[in-house]
Amino acid sequence: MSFTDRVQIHVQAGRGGHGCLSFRREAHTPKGGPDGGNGGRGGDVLLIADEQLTDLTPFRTRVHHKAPAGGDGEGRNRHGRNGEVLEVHVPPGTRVMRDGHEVAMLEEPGDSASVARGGGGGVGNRAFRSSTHRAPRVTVPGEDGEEAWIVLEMRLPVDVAIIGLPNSGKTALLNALTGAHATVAPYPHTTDEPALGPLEDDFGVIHLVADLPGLAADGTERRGAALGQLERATVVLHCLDASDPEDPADRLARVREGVATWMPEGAREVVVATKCDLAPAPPEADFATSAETGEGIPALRAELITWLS
Ligand SMILES: Nc1nc2c(ncn2[C@@H]2O[C@H](COP(=O)(O)OP(=O)(O)OP(=O)(O)O)[C@@H](O)[C@H]2O)c(=O)[nH]1
Ligand SMILES: [Mg+2]
Repeated sequence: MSFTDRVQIHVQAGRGGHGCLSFRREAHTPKGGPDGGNGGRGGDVLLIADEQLTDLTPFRTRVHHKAPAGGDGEGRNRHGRNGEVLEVHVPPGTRVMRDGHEVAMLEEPGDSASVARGGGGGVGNRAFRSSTHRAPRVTVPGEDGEEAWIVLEMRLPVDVAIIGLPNSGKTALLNALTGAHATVAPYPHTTDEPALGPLEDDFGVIHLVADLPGLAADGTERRGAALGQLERATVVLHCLDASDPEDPADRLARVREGVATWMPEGAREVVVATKCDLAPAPPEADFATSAETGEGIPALRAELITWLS
C-alpha cells in the first residue's frame, strides 16, 4: 500500500484571440482607415484547493483541462474579450509536480497556483497605422496557450499513527490490528519507511493505520520525514514494550519529547503496552496487548473504530 495518491493530468491554457484585419467603411469615406482590433488573452489554468474534495479520484476520468481561447479582435477597433480562467479544483494537501519538480503545494483551502498561462492576444491592423502606412494589411495572430502534463500528488491522510521506541513492537501491532504484512524482526530499526494497514469501521469506511518509525533509541529523531506523516492523525498509539526493564515513565517521556514537533493538536494519545505475553503491562498503559497471542487486540481495534466513526 502506498502513502501517496498520484494522477497525471493535461492542462492547456487558452489561445490568444487573433488580431483583426479591417478597414472602416462609411458611406462618405470610400477608403476608411484601418480599424481591426486586437485579440483577447487566452484563459489561464488555475489549480485551487477546495475543502469539498478529499482525494484525487475525479482526475482518473477527467484528464484534459482546457481553458477557453481569447476572443478575436473585430472591426471598429473592437478588442476580443479575454478568455476566462479555468479553475480546476483539487483537494487541500495537493502537491503539483512538473518534469519531476514540485511547482506548487496547495496546502490550505483557497491556495491556488497558475499552471498554464494563456496565450497573448494578437494585434489588429489598426495598431500598425502610421504616417507612411495608411492602410496596413498586417495583423498578428494570437499566441498558443501554454500546455503541459502535470502530476498531482496527495499524501493519504493517516488516521491512526503508531509510534514508540525502536523494537517496541510497532510493526507487530500494526499487523495484528489491520492484517498488514509488514516486516517484524528482533532488532531495532527494522522498519525504515512507514508501513500502512487499513482498518474498516462499521460503515465500511477505511481508515489508515501507519507504523511510523523515525525515533532513535534515545528518543531523538532519526528520520523526520516519516514522523511528518503524524500531522493529520486523530489517534496516536504509543507502544510501550512491557518486557523492557527500563522505567516505563522514562521511555514514554523520551518518545513524547521526540515527536513533540509533529504531534497533531487535539490528537488522542493512547499508551498501548505490547508483548504482554512476556510481562505484565505497566500501570502507565491504557491497553495491554500481545501481537503474539492476540490478547487485547480485538478490544483495542473496537475502541479505535468507535473513536474513528
Ligand atoms: N513475545 C512477543 N514478542 C513480540 C510481540 N510484538 C513484537 N514482538 C517481537 O519484538 C520484536 C520487535 O517487534 P517489531 O514489531 O519489529 O518492533 P518495531 O517497533 O516495529 O521495531 P523497529 O521497526 O525495528 O523499530 C520482534 O522480534 C517481534 O517478534 C509480542 O506481542 N509478543
Ligand atoms: Mg518496525
